[in-house]
Amino acid sequence: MSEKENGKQAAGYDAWLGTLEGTGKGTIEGAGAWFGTVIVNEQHEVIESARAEWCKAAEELYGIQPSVSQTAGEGASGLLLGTFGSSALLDEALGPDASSAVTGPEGFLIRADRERRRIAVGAKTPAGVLYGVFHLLRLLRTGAVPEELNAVENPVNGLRMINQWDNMDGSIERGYAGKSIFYENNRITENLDRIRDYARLLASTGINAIAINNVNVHRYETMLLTKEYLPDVAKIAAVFRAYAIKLFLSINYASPLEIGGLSTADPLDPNVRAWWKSTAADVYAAIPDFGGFLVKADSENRPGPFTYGRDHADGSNMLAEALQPYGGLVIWRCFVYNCKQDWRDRQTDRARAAYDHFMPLDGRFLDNVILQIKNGPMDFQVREPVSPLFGGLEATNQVIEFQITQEYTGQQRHLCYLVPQWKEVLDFDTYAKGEGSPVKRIVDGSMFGSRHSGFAAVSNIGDDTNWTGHLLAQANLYGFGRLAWNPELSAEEISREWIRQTFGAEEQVVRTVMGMLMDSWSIYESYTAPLGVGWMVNPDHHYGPNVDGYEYSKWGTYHFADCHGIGVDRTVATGTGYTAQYKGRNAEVYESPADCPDELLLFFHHVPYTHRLHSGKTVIQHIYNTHFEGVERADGLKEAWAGLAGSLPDELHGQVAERLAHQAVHAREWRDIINTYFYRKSGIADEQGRTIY
Ligand code: GCV
Repeated sequence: MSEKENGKQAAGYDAWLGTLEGTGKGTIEGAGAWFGTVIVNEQHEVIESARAEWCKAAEELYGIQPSVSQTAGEGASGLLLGTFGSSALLDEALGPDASSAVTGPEGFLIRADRERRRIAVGAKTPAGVLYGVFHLLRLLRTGAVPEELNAVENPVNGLRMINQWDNMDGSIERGYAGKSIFYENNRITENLDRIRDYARLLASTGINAIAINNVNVHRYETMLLTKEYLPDVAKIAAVFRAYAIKLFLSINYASPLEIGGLSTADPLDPNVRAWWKSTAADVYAAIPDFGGFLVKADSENRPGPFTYGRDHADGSNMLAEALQPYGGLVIWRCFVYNCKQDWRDRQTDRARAAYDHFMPLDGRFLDNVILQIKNGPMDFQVREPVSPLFGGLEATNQVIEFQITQEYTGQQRHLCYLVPQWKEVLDFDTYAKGEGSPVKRIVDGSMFGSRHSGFAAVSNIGDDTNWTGHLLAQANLYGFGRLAWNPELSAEEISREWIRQTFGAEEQVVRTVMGMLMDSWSIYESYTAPLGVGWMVNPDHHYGPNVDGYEYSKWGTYHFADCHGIGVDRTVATGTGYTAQYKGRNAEVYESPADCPDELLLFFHHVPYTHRLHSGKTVIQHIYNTHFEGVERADGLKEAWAGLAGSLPDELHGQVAERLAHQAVHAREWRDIINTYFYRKSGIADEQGRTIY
């Protein structure tokens, strides 16, 4: 390995697919017999990826270079890989129940035979075989012994998608880990190796789709659909194809005007419809398994059907018709709201917007349209309620959109493990069909029998050597994929998997890092915007405290703090009426300041600073307490990590230590600005007399 390669690995490049070098490399008794041979007799590029992953890992983890063979005698040992029916030996090793245990095209089965020292990985499709091999590696990396391997997995969600917000100039909207790995100087990069390694990371967690450009589609990105750029797009599609990941493009709704030479983009105009059909034909000629279009329309100044007096069903269905002959999908985002609101206007409520726009259209979308809905009604805040579109829409394909990139949760300079937040959202009971109607059953398609469903999320990677800037933010990328595969996994289980694959099995390391990850969301919340009210960040870049940063702006994101109280009245009784968008008990609980959960109180209600929370504290004292405690807890993260010096490779330890030191300082900035602001507004002193300025 070259020095450069060594340096890359030491810096975290291999992420959870690394060697565990210096962190307790795996040893397995009789590894040579178990892993010395790979028996695979199918020619398929995804199976070839699976084989290559296995061979790479066997060498890195156990120092074995497996020989590859197409056939083997009955008693052979080693790893058998393939789709059901591809070899009698594989079928026999998997047993008679194999194809009934694997229910879907992407599921797999892993069976070990202790006597023969043989492991079989089988699936219905090559993609399933790849997921099976990655799962096998995960099990081995996290301490499983070969003789006990026995696993069946079927992904819960159909679509498990990553959205890149990468621009062709190499920048990444809301990217905090360097520049794009896809583009530079308005061209697609020629460095496909880095993209291949990204595909490996994604596929190892079960991701099966990616949109490779920002949903804000500017001039050059609009041209990705043209014959000039499609050959390069096809090269990227080929890289992802080998890892069973389908490629999507974000498109500009005004493309017929901008690159089609037409005078309109009206979805009902016959020329516009014909243009999209012929464009779809070009795209599929270049990329026969192209996934489809991701669309941000009529949102934050992007063009859309509203310009022509049409609605979002007209707009998306027109694209869906163009893609339908090829099996393509239109993923249409619901992040639609008035971003030119007058702050004096107390009736318009941004939280209402997605529901108000899309509920009336329920049932009008074609079969290959999927609505992509952000987890909350606002915008990926550290705390907000679940979007009421989940449970509202009943006759529309839906995917949930999360944000792995930490735009509002510390921008990968602060530690914020987001899996616990996502779990809460997924477990939220919508009451769509009465009690017991959680979001996860809507987005997996089972509640309403949707044809397409699943998860999407905005990626957090860039060209930083360790991918995510903050090394521990890798856990969010990993965790998203794992949760999309199986939302029943707990946040602890996912963090344990990630830690053991990244840092090894030493108990103190696992316990400490898990504690840090699991506390981090609550810590970040405690010293930033309180009780669900959101924002309080600097405009534009959204980093750091600025309580009134958005208070008198057009973006619809206000806290309404005055000398008496704070919060947004979203009740039916006296406010914007937003609470009525929820079903059953949720509508009642959110409507009532007495019943509303503390953590969302200021999202739903404007209350005096002296209002008493369920916790027994007043709102103002809660603000002071959490902000003082938040700083102590941020210090605690730093100290916990310091205790791991010597137990982790120095380079990795140093990277994280630096970020945690910054976080501790920056948490003080948050604490002092927020506490001072509210002390000056309210005139109420801290009961404990701590320093407020
Ligand atoms: C891609 C937020 C972000 C924008 C982002 C937008 C979206 O408003 O700040 O950068 O644009 O969400 O999700 O479309």
